Amino acid sequence: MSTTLNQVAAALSGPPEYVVRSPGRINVIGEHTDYNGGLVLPAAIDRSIFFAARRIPENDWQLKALDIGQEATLPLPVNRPGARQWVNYLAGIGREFQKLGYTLPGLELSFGGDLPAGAGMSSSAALEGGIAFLLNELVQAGLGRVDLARLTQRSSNEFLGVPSGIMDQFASLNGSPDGPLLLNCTTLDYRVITNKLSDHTFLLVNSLVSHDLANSEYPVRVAQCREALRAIQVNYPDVKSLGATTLDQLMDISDTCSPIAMQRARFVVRENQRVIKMVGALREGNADLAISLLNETHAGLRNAYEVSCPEVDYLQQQATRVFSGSAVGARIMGGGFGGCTINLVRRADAADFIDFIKNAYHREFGRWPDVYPVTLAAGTNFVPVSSTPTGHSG
Ligand code: GAF
Repeated sequence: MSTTLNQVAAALSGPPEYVVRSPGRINVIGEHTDYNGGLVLPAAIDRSIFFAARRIPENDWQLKALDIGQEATLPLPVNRPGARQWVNYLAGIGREFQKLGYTLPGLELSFGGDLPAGAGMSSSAALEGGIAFLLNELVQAGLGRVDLARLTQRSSNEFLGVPSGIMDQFASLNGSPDGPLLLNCTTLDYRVITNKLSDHTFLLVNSLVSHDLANSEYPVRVAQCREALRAIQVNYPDVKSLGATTLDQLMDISDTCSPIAMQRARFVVRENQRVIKMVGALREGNADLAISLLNETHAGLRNAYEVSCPEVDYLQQQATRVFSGSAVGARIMGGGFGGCTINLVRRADAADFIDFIKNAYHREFGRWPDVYPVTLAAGTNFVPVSSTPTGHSG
């Protein structure tokens, strides 16, 4: 279900003091490289979660998750994770501000938007980034966007126990409408990359197979990469991450590292190289190169990293097989095990592509996949409260 900004504002029992827009993200390329200190190329998009908030005298957070029709009350101070995951995304961020020494204010908070959950478009990162952005203002912590991204990642890692990287929250908080961000996940240096593929557009196709990092094999992949890094560091103590590892260095550890960890690490090192090549393809407007890089990444994610699933593989195969007259690049996007494919399609073919892929998927799996055109957007920000009619009379 999707919820409008006005519905979010009107769900409070009084006029909102603050309204925040927190976007989802795409990732052009650079999958599973972030927690390996490598490169990623994500962008914030125009699908978002809106938050409306007002301070209240009670010492709790009165929460309304409008997209799922649920409410919860979270007593303050935040203590430990509770039973409901969506509450924990918010609570963990509150806990991080408490750890910095701030006292959290009582809040009435409603939120909802048009970002599908479990689709690999980072609805959970948008939740985390949005509440972090709001609390930063409410407690006057003065953190910049990069530090807010670090804080949200800590919450995911420590409060939720999900060993995720920083890409999703970083893109949501720092995104630009002008192009994807080339982010170095070791230094957190980033720059906006100009995309000159003007005859092409990105489309997301949602397999509707819900992906959920915490309950997937994502933590297993993280552990396998750590194992490979430990083996590399025996020979090369100065290498700090797989993102800084070469294929030659990897060859040296084939006797000391398990084959499966080697296989995962090889994917990561190659994927990191593809990010650099993709930056060149976007800057030069080289669609053929961009398309082949996307397809190579999918092959790697399916065969070497083993994070795809039959439904997504089907979407990828159909996208690339049938439209080979004017080639399409397609790959699974995000953590894996479901969610969306990201497709690079000639603008002139977009309508036919959407029609074809929807029908093909429906014939095969009996479900109509959602297709989302991609428009890049700025990162998290306040929406002027005056622009949100609240629906309240007083
Ligand atoms: C998920 C994680 F949250 C990111 O940190 C990243 O690892 C991604 O999977 C895979 O690239 O979205």
